[in-house]
Amino acid sequence: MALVEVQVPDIGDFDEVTVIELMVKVGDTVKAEQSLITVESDKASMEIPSSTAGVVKEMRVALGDKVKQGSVVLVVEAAGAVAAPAAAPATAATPAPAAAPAPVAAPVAAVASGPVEVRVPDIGDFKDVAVIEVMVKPGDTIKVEQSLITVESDKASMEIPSSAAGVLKELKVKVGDKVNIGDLLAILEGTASAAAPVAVAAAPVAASVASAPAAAQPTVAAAAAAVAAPAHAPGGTTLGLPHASPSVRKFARELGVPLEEVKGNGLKGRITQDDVQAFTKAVMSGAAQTKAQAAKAPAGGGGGSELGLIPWPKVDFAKFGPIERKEMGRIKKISGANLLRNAIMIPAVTNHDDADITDLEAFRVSTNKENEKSGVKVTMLAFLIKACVAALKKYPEFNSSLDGDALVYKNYWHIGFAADTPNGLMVPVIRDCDKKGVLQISQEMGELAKKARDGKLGPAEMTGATFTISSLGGIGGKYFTPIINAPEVAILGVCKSTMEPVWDGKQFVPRLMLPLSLTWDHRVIDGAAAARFNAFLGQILSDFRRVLL
Ligand code: CAO
Repeated sequence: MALVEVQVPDIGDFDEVTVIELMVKVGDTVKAEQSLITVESDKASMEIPSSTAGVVKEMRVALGDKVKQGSVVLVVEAAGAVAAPAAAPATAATPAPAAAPAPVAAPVAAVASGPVEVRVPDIGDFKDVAVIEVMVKPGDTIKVEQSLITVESDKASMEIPSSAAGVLKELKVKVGDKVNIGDLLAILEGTASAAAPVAVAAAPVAASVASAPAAAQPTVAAAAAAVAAPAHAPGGTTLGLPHASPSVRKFARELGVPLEEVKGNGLKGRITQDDVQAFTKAVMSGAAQTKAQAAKAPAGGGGGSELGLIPWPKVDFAKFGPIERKEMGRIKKISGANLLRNAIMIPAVTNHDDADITDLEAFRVSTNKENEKSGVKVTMLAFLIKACVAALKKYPEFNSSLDGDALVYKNYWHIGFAADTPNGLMVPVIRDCDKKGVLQISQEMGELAKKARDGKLGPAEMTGATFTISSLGGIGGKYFTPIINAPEVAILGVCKSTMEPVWDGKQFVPRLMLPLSLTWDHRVIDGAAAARFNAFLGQILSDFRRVLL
């Protein structure tokens, strides 16, 4: 089977056009005339069809590349009969020379003054194409080649330029009208002579005729469809591109506007230049945010509009009493932004449970008595860290992170702990807790907590955690719902232990119960796994010897 280079055929007046969409990839089987790529000039978008059927072996163009007639788009291993263009038998992929009549209508000299009629030029075989956008209004000064309207068939959109310069006196079409070649579009008060251009997008129509396969010569309309097919599907939906004319897409690109985020108010939801301008204004004034901005918005930065929420209430508090305004500190701003993202983006669920730590607390107190002279105080949190490592090892998904559609399981156990500091919440990380004893963990925790309070924690001491514990045990409370510290997938909240009557099967006995609140990412963890994790944690805490098992 022969390898065939498929080239860009004669695309009429287009000099260099940009590849804006790749519609096939290596390995795909393509049919003759199947669209391969979409190219775009500043006036039109069109699809470049394959001159042959076969399997794509190599892509020779990438998004953003500039191509012109003769540029090799891809290499196809031709399947059987190659639909070679009639005029180019030597190389199947070589488009025939422009045998078809050039689309360019004979230049028409515009009059120097007086009314000038602007009509729909030769737009190939397009019949009854709908006007979807009117880009000018009476009173506008029009230049030669300035786009007046955009028309759209079910296969292509194209802008119709003016054949003359002058002041627009009368528009003869409106959005929704159907137009054909020769229809009167506008009347200008001519001011200068000019050569009449043609509808630029019409050029590929003729070009497609030139490159049409001899074996199955399509009708002009079919060829037009194959070549000048649009990036848009009818009905306001798109084929990977927003529903907008080429010039609007270009305009949006120049401004850096993500067109897929712009709401189209044109016909069939089409995005117009006004829509892009309105979007830009809204972003610049702070009334709206792009998705990229929202993703890195500081705490409270978003007005809520990016989520489709009603705006944040703006209240003049001074109306109700004396106030004092203080800027939030840097740490609060940073942690706030993180918390907001994590609260919004993670489908989090919290399970509450109690662990019987009566014996463990007794052990902790006696250990501290024995170690009084060492200066290291063993805290309940250190035991909790050790217990959590055992639970994380038993349930490894709690020690994982989401990476796209994959889970990354970490074979290290670095535990973060929330520390309350004068500057705000910080999360120092104790590394390799699986390899450290409770005494060492207690000591490192004391040092890291002090550094956090003194504002001396380095970035390395706050990164790399695989799981976090937030303990309010020294303060109080019963349960709470901690927010997961992404990209971790779970966090354990701990509150103050209290003596409670617990039924031992025969009687109520006083036991020291520790309230646990485990928040987990439901994308990664199921409720049953979370309940098992908590139950296992409870077992370890009630009999710490299980850590050794
Ligand atoms: N139940 C009962 N008492 C507890 C307890 C618990 N779960 N946890 C700690 N305590 C006791 C300690 O034993 C200690 O008592 P003594 O002084 O009599 O020994 C006292 O409470 C104070 O403990 P601590 O807070 O100094 O030590 P810790 O190891 O429990 O916590 C640290 C260290 C850094 C986590 C803590 O100081 C801290 O900052 N906690 C706040 C964390 C936070 O803000 N979390 C919320 C984040 S928002 O999600």
